[in-house]
Amino acid sequence: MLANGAKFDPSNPISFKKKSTLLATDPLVTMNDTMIDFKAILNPGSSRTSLGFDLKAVGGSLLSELDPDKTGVQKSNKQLSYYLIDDLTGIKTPFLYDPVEGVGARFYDLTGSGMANFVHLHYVDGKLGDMDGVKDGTISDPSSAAVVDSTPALHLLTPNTLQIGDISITVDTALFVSLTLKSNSADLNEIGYLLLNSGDDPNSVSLADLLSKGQILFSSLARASNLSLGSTQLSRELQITNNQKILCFETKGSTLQQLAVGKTNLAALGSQFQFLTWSAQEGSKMANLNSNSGLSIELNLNNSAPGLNALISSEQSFAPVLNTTALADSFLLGSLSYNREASFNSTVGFYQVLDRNGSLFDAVTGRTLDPTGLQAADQDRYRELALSEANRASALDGIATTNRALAQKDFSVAGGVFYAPFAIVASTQQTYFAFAAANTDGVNHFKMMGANVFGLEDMHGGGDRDYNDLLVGVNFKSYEPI
Ligand SMILES: [Ca+2]
Ligand SMILES: [Ca+2]
Repeated sequence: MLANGAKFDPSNPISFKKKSTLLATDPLVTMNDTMIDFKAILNPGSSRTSLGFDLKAVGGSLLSELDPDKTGVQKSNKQLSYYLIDDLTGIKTPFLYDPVEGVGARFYDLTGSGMANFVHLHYVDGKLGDMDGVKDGTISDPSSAAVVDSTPALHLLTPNTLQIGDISITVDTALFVSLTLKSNSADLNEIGYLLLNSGDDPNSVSLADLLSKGQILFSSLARASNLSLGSTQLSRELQITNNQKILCFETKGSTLQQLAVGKTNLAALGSQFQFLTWSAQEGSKMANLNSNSGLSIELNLNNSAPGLNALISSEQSFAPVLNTTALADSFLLGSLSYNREASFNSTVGFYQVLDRNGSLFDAVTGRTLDPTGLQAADQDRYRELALSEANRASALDGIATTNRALAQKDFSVAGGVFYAPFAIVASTQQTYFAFAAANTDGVNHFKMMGANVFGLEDMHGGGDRDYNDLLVGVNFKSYEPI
């Protein structure tokens, strides 16, 4: 149930108990009447873990608040929230997901019903959410969900800054937005976003802010390729917190990290970097971004929480991995859509990894090989382990098609692990991974083009870096108990 190899402490295993009687009544916030309580012992060498479970366990008494008219759908003026609860003092602290720290609660609607039914809690040792407050190898957390009356909307603050929320209240609530690519740019461009808290000044954003807080949304495909994945959309769904401000940026023909090398301020990034300009009606729920590159993106403020594909794509701002750890003991059912624009014949497959870094455990030496710190001497062993029968996901293997021929097939795969892609390029006898240090040319050969949509670059050394040499969309549709 816990990700990254963490275990529950036998002295304080997971339980759901009555909320603290010390908790003061809050006129704006209705707390659930039970809370989760546990202590987790982290895997040595790992400082993070997460767990996902049915929202009923920490939100059972809230469902009638979210849907007072029993329509089956969350009401537009009712928002979810999440709080840490200090048992001894009754003090509650907001604990909604923060993508920069990687901690907090995220809500999901995994069945597409229009009502959230799942919560995924993310923890880092010693950070907010770890009630012991120190980096000591354990996470301690009583917490629960809540409902708040509020009606969020979009507010354009500056041409580049969109505030999302109900500005009549300062309570933290979970808001759900989707960003969908509507048209591609001429080149392969990277699109990212930066969230500012309600008190932050959008006019004082620095390059350092961008590098420390910016998150990659997706890359756009070069328009000329016009490669179809059928009905698969290139989009991402995000949870943000009430009254946060979102700025989106585009880097042309490069990545932000590459552009920023040796630079000290935003202006020095030059014409390959720009913040994108919003168009939105005050108080509406839809906005557009249009770039002079040809790129266009639509943002929607949604009433219901992100779905199954969003849960599984949740780490894709960090690395091209499928994260199924929240759904251990489940089979995941879905379909693959894939197409290519390349002369080389490539085959993509997926292998199990321990975390978003792509780590693999070597049972022979007892060591964990982490690609973010992989020594050259360990590269061959990493590649051997990755491609071993034990680690390969047979249901997601053998993904290959002919040039510009859309292909599709259904799959069913076990949840509970991370899956990372690899490619075998038959034409050059090369094998590539999504982690640069695992590749003999030191180049990353996969990019995310949308939630669970992977783009392969098949040329040794990166070649034309168009990442459309095989485009693989993994569309998760449902899950069921094993
Ligand atoms: Ca701790
Ligand atoms: Ca290429």
